[in-house]
Amino acid sequence: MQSKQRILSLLLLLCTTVASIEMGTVEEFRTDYYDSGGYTMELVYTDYSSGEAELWLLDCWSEPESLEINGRFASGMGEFGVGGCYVNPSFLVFETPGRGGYDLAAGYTYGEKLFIIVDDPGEDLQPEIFGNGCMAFSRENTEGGYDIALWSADSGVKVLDLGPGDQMWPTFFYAASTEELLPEWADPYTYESQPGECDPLSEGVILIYQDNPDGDYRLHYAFIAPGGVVDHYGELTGIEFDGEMLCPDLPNRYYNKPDYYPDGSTLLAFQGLVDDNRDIYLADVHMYDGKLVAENLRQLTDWTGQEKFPDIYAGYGSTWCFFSSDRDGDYDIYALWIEEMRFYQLTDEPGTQTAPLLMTTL
Ligand SMILES: [Ca+2]
Ligand SMILES: [Ca+2]
Ligand SMILES: [Ca+2]
Repeated sequence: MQSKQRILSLLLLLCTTVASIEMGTVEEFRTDYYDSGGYTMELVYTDYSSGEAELWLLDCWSEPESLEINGRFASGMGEFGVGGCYVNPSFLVFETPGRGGYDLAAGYTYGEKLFIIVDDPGEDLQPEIFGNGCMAFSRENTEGGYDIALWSADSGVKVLDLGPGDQMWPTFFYAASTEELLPEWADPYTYESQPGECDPLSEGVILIYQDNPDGDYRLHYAFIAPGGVVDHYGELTGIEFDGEMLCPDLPNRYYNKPDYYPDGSTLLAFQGLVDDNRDIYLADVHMYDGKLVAENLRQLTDWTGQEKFPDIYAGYGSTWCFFSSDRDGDYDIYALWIEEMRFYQLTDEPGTQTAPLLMTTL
């Protein structure tokens, strides 16, 4: 009797956790991705199966392979130099073991030119690089909390004072001039830094990040004027979410600007945490009257596992969200074709594969 019950409950578990979601294979992903307007694909992720964090690559042609780079949480695209617009699809920045636990390093997916770019005494985490040569990241401060800092090759690190709380996981809403969306406060760049003054930015920047000044992590935004001067910041309003909001991401990797829709909105993906259950959510973000406002919240996964670290990408006419999930017992990389709501499992390796980053060329 007991074993019958056990089999029944196992069957029930299988039905609810696996069979209810139609899951495409990596081969089906490749076909659908290219047919929907995707271009040459390089998907980088973090693999812990060797016992250390390593960067791995899943490209459009072959099985996953190690990049033989010790690191985690890569961000990509872009090339150094303030104001430079050269976009190199093979360029990565990532967390690497270093001072205070982690520093930030840069290099190419083909393994050359690895170098440390940030080695502050505390932890340096969650780099987000933009096509104009600007990077945002989270830096541990002397109190053990976290601040967001900006960096460029010309100016080095500038830490932003965005108030109490731990500011983490910055993502760029805006970081280069697009005439139709240039904020009114962002005059054409005329800022001239004084000798010794940090000038990390040639243009204004708008960041979205997670912050916890009131206890739980929520999504916040900051408007940064040229020169890295904080103009204003606040909580992203417009949607009700009954939980913590973590790890925001915007589809801004493959141009020198975010992928706006014609109405000036863009997509925002984040990891929502409700009752110890993480899932991936999506919203639209608009700039309205000098503020960022979100709307149209939707839940992309409703799985029993932990779904983490969304990476959103807008191709020609299709939108993709990559993330990791432990739905089958260990973490693997998944993709979602948002227009079709079709899921694909991209890795099925032992151990933890997580923190995906889609890099692509145009
Ligand atoms: Ca460090
Ligand atoms: Ca979940
Ligand atoms: Ca795995």
